[in-house]
Amino acid sequence: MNISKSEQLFSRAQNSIPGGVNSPVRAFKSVGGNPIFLKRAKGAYLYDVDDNKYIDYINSWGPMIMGHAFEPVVEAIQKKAADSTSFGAPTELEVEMAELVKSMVPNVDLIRMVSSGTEACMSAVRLARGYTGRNKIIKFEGCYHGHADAFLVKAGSGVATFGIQTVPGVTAGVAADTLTAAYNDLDAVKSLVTANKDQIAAIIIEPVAGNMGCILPQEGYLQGLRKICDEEGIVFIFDEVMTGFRLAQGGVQERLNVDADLVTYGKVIGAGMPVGAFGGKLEIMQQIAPLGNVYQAGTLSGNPLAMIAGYTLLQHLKENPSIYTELEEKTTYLKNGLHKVLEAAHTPFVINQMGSMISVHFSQQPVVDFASAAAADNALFNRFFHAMLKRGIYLPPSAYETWFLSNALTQEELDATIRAAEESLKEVL
Ligand code: KE4
Repeated sequence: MNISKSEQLFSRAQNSIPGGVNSPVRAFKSVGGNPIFLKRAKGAYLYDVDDNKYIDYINSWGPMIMGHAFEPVVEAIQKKAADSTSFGAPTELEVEMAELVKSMVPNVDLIRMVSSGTEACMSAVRLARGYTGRNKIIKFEGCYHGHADAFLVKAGSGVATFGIQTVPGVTAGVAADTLTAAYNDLDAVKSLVTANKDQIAAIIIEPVAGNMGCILPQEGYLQGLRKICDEEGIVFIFDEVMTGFRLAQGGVQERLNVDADLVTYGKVIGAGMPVGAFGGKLEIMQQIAPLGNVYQAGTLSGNPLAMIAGYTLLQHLKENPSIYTELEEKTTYLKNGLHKVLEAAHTPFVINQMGSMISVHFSQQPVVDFASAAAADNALFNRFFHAMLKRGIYLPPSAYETWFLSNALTQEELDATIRAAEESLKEVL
């Protein structure tokens, strides 16, 4: 596979962009080698600057649930752009977008648009602190809620990929207010709550985790956290930046029937355009300025191009609920195919999957938290990643990420992926 233009671009990029990338996880640092520079994408396929073609299982880290360049979204953006790209003033489209989200997620009374998942999560935590008058939060090892200071404590995604224990620039004061527990360990949370009585403003969690691979909540876990929050007056925040509108129209709240007090969104809600959002219970959300004094703002919040993209995609998902069934069937088909070739390869493995989120771990034990994800043979994953890449299968470049399927995938691509996995395993084992 000729990747010379990517290599030239990566070398050139180093002269003007830190590490040659605008987001660390794109740099292939954990899997080794140089990142592939992409030129365009359509449906299930990516095309790099050397005209190599790949089947995409990153889908921009989740947003491209209908595949790339989904015509209704493209046309909507093109049309809207002619009316100006930003006003910095309220528009009807923002009202329609908020009403659409509320119609898909019943326990959201009010919702505020922002421009990224990080903004959504940091605003939700500030709101919980303002609402409760408390300072501390609990997050979970391996979960990633964006790069706001409070979250860069035992975080997942790129922070885990690079093995960064303490992030320079995050002050001891900020870190001291972020308590952590292992995912799926309810007793650890009970101990933290007891030791920090009446000091914890929020518990923030990825209700299905996607930043240490795909990690599922064990039976009763989320319900147990809900109970603790109810008993202790703690705000329960679901970070659904990855899972929102992907695992169900109503996300994990609908799929697993557990209500959060606040929920954050990103990725799918913007259809690939810069959109994040946070919303939830009226009594909490009404503390947000200008209603209340918890200040939060953004020049491009509710940006018309971003709104029309997200609105068009969400409307399509709402009007075509069979998409979720199709995505589930395709992901199950892929899982079963991978299971077969991994078994035949006689290597220890675990496949975690929910809906159209899936991850493969070369692990002897179940992968239920960050420690077990980190204990897997991730060096083998890195070799597998490259073997798949050169066979035209583009996986997330880290064992600490989730694969995302798009509904543009057909059996042809899924079978090609399974075949590539079989060949790749023969190469790397
Ligand atoms: P952004 O600020 O990157 O839009 O969203 C932050 C965020 C918040 N919550 C969850 C559950 C997330 O997964 C993310 C971002 N996810 C990473 C991929 N693991 C984005 C990719 C990147 O950092 O470039």
